[in-house]
Amino acid sequence: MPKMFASARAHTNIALIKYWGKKDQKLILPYTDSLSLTLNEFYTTTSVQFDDQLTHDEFSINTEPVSEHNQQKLAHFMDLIRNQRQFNLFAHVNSVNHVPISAGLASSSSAFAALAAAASKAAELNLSATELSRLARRGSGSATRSIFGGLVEWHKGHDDKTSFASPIDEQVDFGLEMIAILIDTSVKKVSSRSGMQNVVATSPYYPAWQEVVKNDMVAMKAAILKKDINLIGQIAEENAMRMHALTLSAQPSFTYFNAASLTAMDMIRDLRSNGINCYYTLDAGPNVKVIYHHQDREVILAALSEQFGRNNLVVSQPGPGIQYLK
Ligand code: 2P0
Repeated sequence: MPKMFASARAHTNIALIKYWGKKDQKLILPYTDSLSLTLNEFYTTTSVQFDDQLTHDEFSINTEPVSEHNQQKLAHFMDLIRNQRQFNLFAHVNSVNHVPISAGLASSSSAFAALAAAASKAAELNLSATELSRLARRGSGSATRSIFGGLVEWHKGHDDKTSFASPIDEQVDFGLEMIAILIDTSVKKVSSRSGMQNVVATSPYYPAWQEVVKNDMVAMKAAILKKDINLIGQIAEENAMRMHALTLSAQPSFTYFNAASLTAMDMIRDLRSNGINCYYTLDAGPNVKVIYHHQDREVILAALSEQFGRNNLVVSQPGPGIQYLK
């Protein structure tokens, strides 16, 4: 049997224009476009070894076996590879996450991007970056964007072929940075998957959200072209708050914010009223991410450290796209 081994690393991305809702659950086709920044500090490394002795896929995450739920989800993803390659081999899949899992730090984005890359390479599928992005999408929506570095756009498309990401600016060179405030890194109560389904089905504001994203995409791309970090931050913050308004307006209503998230947002607004340009965004968890120009890093860190402790603040720069490891 040929070697059929590959190892790949993918970095997480944080959406500046959020993806929240699927038109097609199976293919993971979103209702809207979205736009993100890939980060250098959080990543997943995954290795895949196909083995003709195996009768099922064997997965480990951080050297631990995976839950039954994840086993099914991951095996289903591996079936896509087997179907494309038209073979019936199972694999050893080992993943190491340098991301707190399921805490709104987008671990599924790096996890499925790294798995798509390692598994397709080990299976010798020779996919283009666009094809890889489409494949990663089948594992998790946000993974579509983690194939690329820097600022990335996911085109919602209308079918499997047309829904993929492409880079807007892979070498972000204008000082854009993010601080992740690690407020709570335990597993979240409402998964993104069920949270967004609930919103699509019940929030009366969902049609308005689709219009919001159309406008925000145009405005954000213009802000990126101008390398205008204040405008990027403003648009991202508004977009995030409108996404979170969807969760509050769902039936049953829910929120990913906790008390510390509100404190963090308040502190960012205070810094801003004192002339420090910084903005916040939140995903499907209580952790707050701060958007700013790197020249303001130390002032922001000093202020946030008093409340959250320096160890809970992670500074990230724009990160790279998929990397294959030896
Ligand atoms: C995003 N999030 O654009 C949005 C904003 C969280 C908030 O994508 O069901 O793990 O696997 O497609 O990608 C998190 O959702 O959900 C997410 P699935 P995913 O980054």
